[in-house]
Formats: sequence, C-alpha cells, structure tokens
Amino acid sequence: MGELEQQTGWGFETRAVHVGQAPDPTSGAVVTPITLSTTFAQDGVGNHKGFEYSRSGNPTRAALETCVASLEDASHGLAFASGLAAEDNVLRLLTQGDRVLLGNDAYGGTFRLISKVWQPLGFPWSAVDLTDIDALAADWPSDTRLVWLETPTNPLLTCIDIEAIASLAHSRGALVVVDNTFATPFLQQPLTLGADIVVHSATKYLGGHSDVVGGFIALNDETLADRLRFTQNAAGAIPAPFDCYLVLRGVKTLAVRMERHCANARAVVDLLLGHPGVDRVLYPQLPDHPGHAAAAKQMRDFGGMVSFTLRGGEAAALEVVKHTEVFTLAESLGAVESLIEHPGQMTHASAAGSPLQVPASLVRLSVGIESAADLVADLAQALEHVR
Ligand code: P1T
Repeated sequence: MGELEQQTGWGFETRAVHVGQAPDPTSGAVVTPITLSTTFAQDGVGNHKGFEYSRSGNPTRAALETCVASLEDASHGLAFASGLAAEDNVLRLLTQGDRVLLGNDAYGGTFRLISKVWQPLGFPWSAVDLTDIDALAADWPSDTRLVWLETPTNPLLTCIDIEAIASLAHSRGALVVVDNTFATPFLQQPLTLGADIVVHSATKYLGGHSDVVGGFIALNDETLADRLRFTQNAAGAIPAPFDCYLVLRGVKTLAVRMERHCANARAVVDLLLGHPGVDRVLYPQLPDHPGHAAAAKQMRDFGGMVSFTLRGGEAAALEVVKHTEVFTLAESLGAVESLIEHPGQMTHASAAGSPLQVPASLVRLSVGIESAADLVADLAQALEHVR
C-alpha cells in the first residue's frame, strides 16, 4: 500500500505505528533501520535511490517525517535538531520588516528567539492577547506577516480558537503558525482548523521518554514546504538518524500515552481544586479556564499539563517543588515520568520583565503515566508544607 493510501485510510493509532515504517525491503526488518551513512552511492551523476547526502535527506529521517506529517494530516513534514531549530526555520520565511504577533503566553525560548535573535535583525514583533479576537482585529498592525500561537499555552494553558485566529489572520494577509507541542496531533490537528504551519518540540510528547531533543514542522502548502525544505538543508539544523529513530519509536505509543496523561491530569486537578493552599488551578477542562470553550471545540481531550498558583506566593511555590518525590523537579515536559517546575525561575526566566512574564506563585506540572494514586499522594504530601 502506498503512503497516500495509508494516510487516508488508517486511523491515528495505526498510522503512528506503520506510516513511513514498512518492513525494510532488503532485510525484512520490522523496525525502521537507523541509517548512519552520511552519503549514498550514485549509479551515474544524479542517478540515485532518493538520497544523496545525509544533511539533505536520510532514510530514518524520511520515515519520521512521513509518519508525523500523516499524524498532523499534513502533506509535508520536516524534522529538526530541536523545537527551537524548527521555529528558527519557520521564521526564515519572513523578509525584513515583517512583523510577528506572538501570543502573550508562550515558551520562554520562543519569546527569546523572536525578541532577542530575530528582532535585532530587523523583524519587529508584538505580544498580543489572542483570546480577544475583536480587540486583535481592531488593533491589527498592518505589517503583520505571521501570527505565532501556542494552544494550550506554556505555562498558563490558555486555549486559543485556532479557526477564529486563522480566519482573521488570513483576511489580513498573515500566516498562522501553531505550536502543537502541548496538545500533540492526537488531541488537536491545527492544519484541519485552518492553521498554515504546525511546529513541535519533538523533545516532549512525540519523543515521550526524555531521551531525545528534536523539532518538527508540518504543513500542506507546497510552495512554503519547498522554501522550508530549502532552508532545512541550506542552514542545516537537522536531527541525527538515531534521534529520528527515538522520536519515531516514541510516536508509536503517542495515542495510548496521551490517554493516560489526560486521565492522570484529571486526578491531579481534583486534588488541587480541593486544597486550601492552592489559589488557582489552570487546566483547559475547567469551565472557567481561559479558552475552555475553544479547547472543548478543537481538542479531543484536555492534555497532560496542569499549572497552579499558590496562596503563599513565590515562597510557597518554591517550597512545593522542593518536596515532591515522584514528580521530579526539572525543566521539560511530555514524557512518561512526571515533572514539576517553577516557570518564573526556570523555563520562563528569560521572559522576566516582558509582556510574557509569568506569575511568581506559579507551579507547572507535566503529569506522567505513573499510577494516578501515587501522583496524587505525592502532591498531597508536598502541599502539606504550605497548608
Ligand atoms: O527544547 P526544544 O526542543 O528546542 O523546544 C522548544 C519548545 C518549543 N515549544 C514549546 C511549547 C516548548 O515547550 C518548548 C520547550 N519547552 C521546555 C523545555 C519547557 O520546559 O517548557
């Protein structure tokens, strides 16, 4: 069966396990080989089997690109050495003077890339509230070429209506990039909602095991894909074959992992909602959560990330993150093990003093796939320190 038939005919879980990963024709190997060769033999100049030099294309990377593109319902997929490398490649679509509108809650590294690397080169940017479409439409900067949004956002988990933003942006001649790292294609497919480009930190749920750094771009537009593929090769921020294998291996279990992440997150939310030391619980399923309606409309479930603020402020937040035992105090997210962190001093330290600064009393949880009872008990004992 050809790739196209596979993509249109199979369910998500089947595509995750099989697309791009047919048994190796030379050996019958069921697992996609890790092709380390940097170069590929040619019968005559330009006469080859689809691969010439491993920066331009590699069979293990091609398998990953085909598979994840299929999961995003995309015609084109491009893998990168990190999420930020993928983002940087997207920003190379702009020409000097083009403005980027960035949602006012986003990963600190994305903010840093846009404001500290690209802005000094002549690419203006503004932070905007993407939940208020009317205000955005009324105050739309005419030089905007790209709207960059996360949904749910990192770390406040605000959900943005992708369809509404895409329709506004397109009416003003701008492209929409959705960072789908938190939702993953299992929970949300931005391209089918009108987004132009999806980016991922594959380091997170796609890899799923905290053992590989990677990035991904998925899209449908052929012309944009050609330009992105050109800079993928020309600037060269490609992932190693072994890293491609690790992400591909992670993706096979994405659906089952996401189901457990979501269920465990709900158990944790229930505990937090009842705790006197907790001020606000941020989780897209909660009816009063910013963007809950958008999340309910465009997501299959509400994800494995949970954030909360503490009544005792920053001191209490630092106390809680110090006392968990099953939740490991560490940056990153989206893997099988549960992580806890203080965004203000860790992942979002680079946003201090900017419109993307996060509350000092905020704690972020990446809820893993361990036993829900153990996770709830662990948080309950850590919260005893701030009761
Ligand atoms: O770390 P890297 O693979 O380069 O991906 C960057 C990135 C992009 N987009 C989102 C939404 C992210 O959360 C990240 C990385 N985030 C963390 C390391 C973190 O702990 O939030």
